[in-house]
Amino acid sequence: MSILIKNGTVVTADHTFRADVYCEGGKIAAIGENLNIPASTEVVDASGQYIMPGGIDPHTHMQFPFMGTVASDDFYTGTAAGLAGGTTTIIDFVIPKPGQRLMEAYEQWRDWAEKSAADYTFHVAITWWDDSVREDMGTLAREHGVNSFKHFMAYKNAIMADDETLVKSFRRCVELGAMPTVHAENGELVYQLQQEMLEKGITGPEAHPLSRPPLVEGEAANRVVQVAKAMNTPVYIVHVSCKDSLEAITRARASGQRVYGEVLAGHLTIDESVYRSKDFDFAAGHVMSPPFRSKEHQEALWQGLQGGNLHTTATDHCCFCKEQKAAGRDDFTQIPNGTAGIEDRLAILWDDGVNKGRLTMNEFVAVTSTNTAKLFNMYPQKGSISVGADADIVVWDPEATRTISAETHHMNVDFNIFEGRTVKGVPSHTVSRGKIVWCNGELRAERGAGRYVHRETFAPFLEAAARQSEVNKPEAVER
Ligand code: DUC
Ligand code: ZN
Ligand code: ZN
Ligand code: ZN
Repeated sequence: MSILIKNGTVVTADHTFRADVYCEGGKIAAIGENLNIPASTEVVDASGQYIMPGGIDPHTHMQFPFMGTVASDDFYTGTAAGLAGGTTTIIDFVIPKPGQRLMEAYEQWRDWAEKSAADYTFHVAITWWDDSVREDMGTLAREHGVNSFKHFMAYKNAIMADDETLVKSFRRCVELGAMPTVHAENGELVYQLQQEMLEKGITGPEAHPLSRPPLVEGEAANRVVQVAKAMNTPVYIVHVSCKDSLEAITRARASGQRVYGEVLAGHLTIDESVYRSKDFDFAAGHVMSPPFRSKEHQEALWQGLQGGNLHTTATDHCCFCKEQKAAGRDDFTQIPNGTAGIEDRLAILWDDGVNKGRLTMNEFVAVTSTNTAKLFNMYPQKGSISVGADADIVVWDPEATRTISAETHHMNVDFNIFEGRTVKGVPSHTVSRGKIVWCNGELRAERGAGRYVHRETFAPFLEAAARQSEVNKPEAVER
């Protein structure tokens, strides 16, 4: 099957130009004007619209078994909803239980993900440490296309990585040329503050942000930046939600460290007042970690994106229905943490970013797609409109509007954190590996059509780190 996207304007991370895009065999086969194409080609008229690389969400948790339940969007429903919103690739997380072999967890997640409608790949979490973890990291990086490992500095007594694990895993990442990523929150502080809230009788969702104030995130971000410096490794911090962690990144980058930051569509646009609602379902529906912050933090996050200290946008898509959230009715620490968003990220970033003059269209493409492809070594197969790239494309209608609602969204969850927002700018078509999977409101997602994306490790980082350790070797120190 071949398709021609005609009469539109191509927008990539670095330029904007008038061209038609021809896709064949799942790849972009030609870009230009007056292309000579087979008569049987299906034509998409993109007049007045933008042709951009499909979104890449670097942070999702489909069907994640977490906090005594399982996230309600599975790999099929979640990726299908992503296609409806213009996202064509996800990076999800393999999260082994402490003591579980990494390879076993990896095989389990690969199995679950076979039903994906869009392409997918995995960060693998390091939740504990021993020699088998070290060995499995090598197998994953060398044989299975895993070039990033995740570390939770929070969730004490569950999946939290202590400093020993961080240091040893970061060291291993350097050997392998893999990118360490972290959820930066001081897990001990969170735990103690949660206990204090409960002791004071503050048991509702309003206690959630009080137990995870910005300094909890700032402490962990500053710590991990220093650990990364000591280990000579780049590091990627997921869901930066506040000034405190943004400042840690900004400082480290100014001193020449390769530190990268991700920000969620929710943290850019929703503030902490949601937790003070008297409606439990509403307040609990927003419980995720880190929590939503005050408005001054949101402004700082936009500035971080504009100034280049934050690089990617994500959702941390991890949805739980009202009934699941109700497990924490009498104790906020039992509310499953997570919110949905995969379907809405692009529209929110366009409406609050491009329409409000905070992002150029090219910056929009960079932060919703291209930067993630580059950081996790999928570029230019993903994140680009170029000949030979995967035909993962979103045709964006900047004039069309949509009112976001759980009543009409495609995500398998009965709540939407952006409920009632009308956004201007929506995908008219989404193309995934050369197939039209979303066409003017009609979802044609296909169960199992998504493929696993193999990501090679990073030789350049590896070499740079090796050169650095050469300089810092004890023998090189004059006595
Ligand atoms: N935060 C969430 O809100 N959900 C999943 C995991 C996480 O870190
Ligand atoms: Zn997290
Ligand atoms: Zn997450
Ligand atoms: Zn169509």
